[in-house]
Amino acid sequence: MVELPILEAADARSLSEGLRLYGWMALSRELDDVLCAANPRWFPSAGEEAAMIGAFCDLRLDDAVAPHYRDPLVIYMMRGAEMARLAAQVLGKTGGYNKGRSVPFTGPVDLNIVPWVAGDLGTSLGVATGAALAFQQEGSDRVCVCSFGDGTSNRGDFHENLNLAASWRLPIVYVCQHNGWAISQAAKDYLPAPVASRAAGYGIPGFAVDGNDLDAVRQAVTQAVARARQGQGPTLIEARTWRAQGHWAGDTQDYRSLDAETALTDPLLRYGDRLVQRGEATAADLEKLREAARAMIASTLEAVRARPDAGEAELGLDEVCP
Ligand SMILES: Cc1ncc(C[n+]2csc(CCOP(=O)(O)OP(=O)(O)O)c2C)c(N)n1
Repeated sequence: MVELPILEAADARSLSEGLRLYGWMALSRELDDVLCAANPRWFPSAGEEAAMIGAFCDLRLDDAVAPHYRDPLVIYMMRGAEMARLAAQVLGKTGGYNKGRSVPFTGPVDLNIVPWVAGDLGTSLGVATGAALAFQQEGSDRVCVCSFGDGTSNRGDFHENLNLAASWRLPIVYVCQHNGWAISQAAKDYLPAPVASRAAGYGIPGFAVDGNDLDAVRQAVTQAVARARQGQGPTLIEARTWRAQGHWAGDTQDYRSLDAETALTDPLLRYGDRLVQRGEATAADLEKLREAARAMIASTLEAVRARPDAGEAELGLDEVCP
């Protein structure tokens, strides 16, 4: 993980590890809010930050990451990707990593980010499993962590990839970001058993963890990564979280009543309270980080909005084989 980019603005070079992680979660929440306001087709990730950040924050930069499509931008930034280039993809401006040729939630491959080759759910599991196969074949101890939604866990890709990874003991950790919904369908209508219990069918370890608890997610993933590095094969982790907002920003959510539970499961509130209780931070420290995140996002997006719209000139069709 690279350094938290809002450190300077937050005037907090000596931040504890906990505060840095809170900073990444805050950056994710604030960026998500702004992108949702800017683009009704953006997929909100509010409420899922502990599952997202916790799954990827302890990896080495030479490991590979294949995060779920639901706002993975901050995970890419944790590997050194630039916010401006990622935001350009979402806002349809020039200067994005993908040159407008792919879905806006893809990231730069040279940072060991598994690319989204299409919007089809499940396909990223295949590419991620392929990365793990490459690591095994090169004889390294690199691992791949791949996250996906609970709806995606019903795709054939899930079963095919877990079966193959288990058979070949590939160095990969599968993290199901179980947020309770697949668009307008509630998980109780399509998941008859816990996702983690499916691991038994492939003879690999499977755990369900509180996906709103950053420490719980980190601990489970760290153990699974250590196992994978030692050549002991894949693990399936089900991080139980909650989709606090609509499927996309413009979703009117007529299919559900918005519940009061959302505030109770908020991982930022929870982790912030924990830091305060541990004496690691004050409420003012937390707010300072959020303010620094808001300031960085505002200035970055102002510059991105001033860019020309992405268009033919940038498409780079000359890079495509005839
Ligand atoms: C193969 C495929 N089927 C259907 C869709 C349409 N689709 C986009 S998002 C989505 C819901 C996915 O649910 P889940 O995997 O639980 O992730 P979440 O959106 O809840 O984060 C669906 C069905 C798709 N993109 N690809």
